[in-house]
Amino acid sequence: MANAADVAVLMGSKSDWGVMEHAVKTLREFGVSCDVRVLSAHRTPAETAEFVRQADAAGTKVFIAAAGMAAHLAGAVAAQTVRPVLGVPLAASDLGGMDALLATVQMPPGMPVGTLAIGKPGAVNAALLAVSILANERPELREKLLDLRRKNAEKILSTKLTE
Ligand code: RP5
Repeated sequence: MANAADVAVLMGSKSDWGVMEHAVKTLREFGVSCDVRVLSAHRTPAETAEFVRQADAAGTKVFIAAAGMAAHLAGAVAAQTVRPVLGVPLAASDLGGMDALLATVQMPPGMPVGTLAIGKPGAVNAALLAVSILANERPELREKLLDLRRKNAEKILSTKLTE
């Protein structure tokens, strides 16, 4: 794989895209290259492992993996790489994402997955955390992160409530 994307964004189903597009949008706002794939821990286990091994070898630096229900995708990705893996649990059943949260976060010792919040907040934060990881070696990303923090603070501080 030539010119590997810095971040790979995997999701278990096309039905996850409505949430995960926010992660991809965030990465693109920072100018971070990403490779977006639908791959499933259960439905396409061999292809998932193969993709991660190839992306790792090609130089992809961070993996984001999102899934709902028995969400084993992030763990399955972590099993194939020692690069950082960020898991985003999604609400795809009557359990509202608690199923996916537990499946993603409860990794056995030695197999870390950095697990974010359920749904859109987790998708956005996974992208921001991926940017933070890349920013260790890219000062321009650090500046953009600091700028976003400043803008968020300004929004809070300029809030006027009408009582
Ligand atoms: C998970 O099952 C997917 O990540 C998705 O959140 C959920 C439902 O998948 P579909 O039946 O919509 O394909 O594997």
